[in-house]
Amino acid sequence: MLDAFAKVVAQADTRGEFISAAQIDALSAMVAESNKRMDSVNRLTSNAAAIVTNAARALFAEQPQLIQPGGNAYTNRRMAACLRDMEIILRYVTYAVLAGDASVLDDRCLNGLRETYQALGTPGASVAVGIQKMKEAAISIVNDPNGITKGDCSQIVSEIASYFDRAAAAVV
Ligand code: PEB
Repeated sequence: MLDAFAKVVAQADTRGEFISAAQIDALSAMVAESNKRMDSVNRLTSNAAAIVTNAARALFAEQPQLIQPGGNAYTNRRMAACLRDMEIILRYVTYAVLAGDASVLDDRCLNGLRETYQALGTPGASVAVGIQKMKEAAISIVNDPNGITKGDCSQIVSEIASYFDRAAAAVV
């Protein structure tokens, strides 16, 4: 599990090189913009329950077969497992946003997840749709201009989007 700093160190050490000026510039830009990162994590974390429930509701509205008899979210037990899975994935996305690096998401959440879903008979493509819906909600929450100093958040938003995309791609 690496953050953006540890990643740069690991990469430089693999090559036996000092940290380059370009790497320092990139990290220093990241530090300069870190309030946006912290605010994003805070907003995603405090809205996690709404992000998960609304995404699940939208997924089941689009794919009602999931909650009909024989569907993979039919029965309270499976519905609970589904909501829990979406919450776990969102939680690891917030860790990746905080760390500025996807390795925590990859190593502790996505590694082997596709195979798990295949073994369970859970449709990975449907999980991916649920993740995309969480992404849309997360982006609109992070971009909400209310109650926050206004600024350009396009970079952190595209980074956040990339973690959701990575999670979605890992389950299909
Ligand atoms: C991954 N999910 C399930 C299981 C595991 C995971 C290991 C099996 C054990 C259990 O049931 O608890 N666990 C989860 C995860 C991590 C982890 C992400 C990462 C660290 O440790 N069903 C649907 C939807 C989808 C869904 C498409 C979007 O119809 C999910 C939600 N996951 C789902 C369901 C089950 C499950 C288990 C329904 C139960 C399947 C079953 O028992 O038949």
